[in-house]
Amino acid sequence: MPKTTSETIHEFTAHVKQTNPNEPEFLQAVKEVTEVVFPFIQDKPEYEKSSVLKRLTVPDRVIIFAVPWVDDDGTVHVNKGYRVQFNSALGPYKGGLRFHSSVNLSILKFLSFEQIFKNALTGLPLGGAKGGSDFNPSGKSDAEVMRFCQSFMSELYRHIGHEKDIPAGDIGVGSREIGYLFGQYKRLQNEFNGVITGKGLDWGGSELRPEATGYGLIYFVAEMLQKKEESLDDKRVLISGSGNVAQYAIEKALELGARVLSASDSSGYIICEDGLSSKHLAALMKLKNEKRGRISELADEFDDITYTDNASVWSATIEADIALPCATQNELDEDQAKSLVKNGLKLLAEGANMPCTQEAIHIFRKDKILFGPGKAANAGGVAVSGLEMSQNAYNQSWGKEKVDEQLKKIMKNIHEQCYRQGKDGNHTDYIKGANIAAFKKVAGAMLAQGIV
Ligand code: NDP
Ligand code: 2IT
Repeated sequence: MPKTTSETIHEFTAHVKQTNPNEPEFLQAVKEVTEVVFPFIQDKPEYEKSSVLKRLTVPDRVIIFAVPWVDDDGTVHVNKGYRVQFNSALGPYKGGLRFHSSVNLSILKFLSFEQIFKNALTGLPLGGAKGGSDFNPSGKSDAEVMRFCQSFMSELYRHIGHEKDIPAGDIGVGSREIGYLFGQYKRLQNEFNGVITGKGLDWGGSELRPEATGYGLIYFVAEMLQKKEESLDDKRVLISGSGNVAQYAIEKALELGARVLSASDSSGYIICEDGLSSKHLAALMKLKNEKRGRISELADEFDDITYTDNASVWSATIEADIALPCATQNELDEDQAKSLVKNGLKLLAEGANMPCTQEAIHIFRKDKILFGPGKAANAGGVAVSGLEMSQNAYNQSWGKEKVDEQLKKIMKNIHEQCYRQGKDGNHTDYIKGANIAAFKKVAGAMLAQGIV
């Protein structure tokens, strides 16, 4: 008989903490999952017998490498490159690459751990991974970014493959970086295949991949509202960030009649009391995607936009029904959560990965704010990445309508899984719902595949 242990959640958490020192973000992500999953598996000895939860917290493989590169003045730099291949129970490793000065092992382990469950919810055959570098593309020339990407891929290419591990974008990795990374992979492998997603439309990319995370987030919010017999029409919405996710969340929210009051970057935030218009959004996209400028410049361009420097949008005291954090992890803290609730918040959905601190989530849960966790609400991006992989595998290119229809269907299905597992009387605990629904799939596959 295999020996079983009856660990308490405290012993389990202490073990994870002890074996992953100095990794606060990773521990935070594990805690969110274990708080829900631990009680769920108490009366299911099959999970305990094969230590599924413990095995799930150890990445299959972590690759760390040097990325030397030369700037335009001839100065030599070196950054750290990473790929965390966390879990492949459901399919090949899949997840984005982040280039930002804050990147470290803790952040990439939290992101890849989250990705396992997010990818499971999509229903597509995808494992979980994440990677990146502490290189910050902001302020660098195109030529410098290209040389960095080429150096990064000169090591990464040995570890990835279209049936092994398929990277994509994340913070600081957009269409420009994906292009340079793919070009170098193709040169080194002499193979043109779907090894990366987020590719350009003319060279293997999918329609709607740039829009997918932001659109998917709004589709998810619309589903949450529909269960309450409400819609986005005329809702006052606060959004943070002004990158890929924020831009297309704004676009879809406007299309569905919401009043989007804000956007931000790491320098400050803008408010438009009457709600941003499509004219404002077009200017924001041009500013961020072409000029690579600061969000403050929008206040110079439009009289009805105000800019606050060096502050978070979550500290603005403004009435809002819905909050959509779309910038980065832990951007929204306890005091800001209290102030949002005081100002009428009814719903929050995470466009970013883990943007709310645990203390902030505690406030939202206590006040029964509808809370869509990132692993469910922002899964639209990786879902369309999965659709891009299918198109690549079959040498097909689907039209916009077909991809949008699939994305809607996937987000509706994710919502349904979370709703079913998380419904508790009149309220739905989407955190519980998402984690249990995802865990069941991943753990089921791990049990079936044995101790590997
Ligand atoms: P982008 O690089 O396109 O945009 C990031 C935005 O967040 C920018 O406005 C940036 O401001 C702001 N930001 C980044 N770091 C900070 C910080 N430390 N403090 C304040 N603001 C910050 O990235 P994405 O839009 O792709 O990603 C945003 C979030 O969404 C991330 O959490 C990402 O993991 C998540 N996500 C992304 C998906 C995708 O498909 N791209 C899919 C699912 C989730 P600045 O320009 O000043 O740095
Ligand atoms: O966090 C995420 O889900 C992403 N950055 C997208 C990953 C992907 O493989 O498309």
